[in-house]
Amino acid sequence: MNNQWLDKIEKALSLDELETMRVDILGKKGTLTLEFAKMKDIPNEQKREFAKNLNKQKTTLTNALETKKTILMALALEEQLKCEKIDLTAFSAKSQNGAFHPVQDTMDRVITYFQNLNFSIEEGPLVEDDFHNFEALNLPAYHPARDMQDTFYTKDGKVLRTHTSPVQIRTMMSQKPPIRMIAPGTVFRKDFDITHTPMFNQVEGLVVDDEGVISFANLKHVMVEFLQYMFGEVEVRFRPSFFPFTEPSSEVDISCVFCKGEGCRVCSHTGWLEVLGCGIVDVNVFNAVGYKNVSGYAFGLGIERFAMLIHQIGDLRSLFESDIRLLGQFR
Ligand code: 2U9
Repeated sequence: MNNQWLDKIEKALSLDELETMRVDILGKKGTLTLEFAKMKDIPNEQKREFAKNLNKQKTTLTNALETKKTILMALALEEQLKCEKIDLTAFSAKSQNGAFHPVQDTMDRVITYFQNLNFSIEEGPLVEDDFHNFEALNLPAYHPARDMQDTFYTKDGKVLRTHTSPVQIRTMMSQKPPIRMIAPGTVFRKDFDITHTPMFNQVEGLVVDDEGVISFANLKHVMVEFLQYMFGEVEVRFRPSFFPFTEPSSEVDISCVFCKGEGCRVCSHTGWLEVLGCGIVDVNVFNAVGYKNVSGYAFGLGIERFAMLIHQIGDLRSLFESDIRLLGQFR
């Protein structure tokens, strides 16, 4: 029986034919399988010899099937390659390029700008403790300025960071001045309307050096250069403002990118758009981190707002909807 099969296998012409043989030999009702089933009728003293013989046959046939399969597959591939022609001059099907999300794109541009000014990029946890998010930033418990932040609290008394400022606190507590850093990242506030989402992205910057080295003039220069890099030829103006962590503080406007300062709906007919906040770091913040005899400036901006103004996107929510029809326009 064995030799007959070996002969047949040797002569098989196709993979299909070979597969049929495999089933005829080793399948549920295959000849060899049926031989194995006879074991139960064999007298005990002959069982060992009987099984040894069958296993030997099985190995021989299995090996023969495998060898033949390899040969037939190689032949099939050879045939396929003979009749397949590749036209290297043909045009390829049109490919669809991906694109960066406008928020990511804007974030990258801001980061690259400050990296080129030798600022380091620092990161920190999204879930913060009260000290790093509030206390160290001159926002003690019951300070009315805490109402400015609508905070998400966790069950164990921590907060989802309301700004990236805790990263600056952590950096100052682990490094010595001089410091020149930005903290890009996601922040959370209980705010939800046309111009606010409960999660958004910020970049904050901090520069610290010896006492008397850092001035408002330095801050002003860096902000004007940065805004003209981001928005092109715009006017920049500084308005006095208040933040608990800077003194003096300023809000910064650019001339409206939509109407070039003429006045339109977007700028509420003022000709100006508010784009960031900044100031000289309050001495209470330096005291909280144990810095003495230093001076510094800080600034903060919202990435989604920048992205909307750069790409002229009217509705903040469209930045979070992942609608391919919108995203496809930013390739
Ligand atoms: C430290 C000291 C000072 C960061 C600053 C602003 C002003 C600011 C807002 C802009 C739009 C947040 O995204 S937004 O809503 N930010 O106006 N941020 S000064 O000042 C700091 C930060 C950390 C240690």
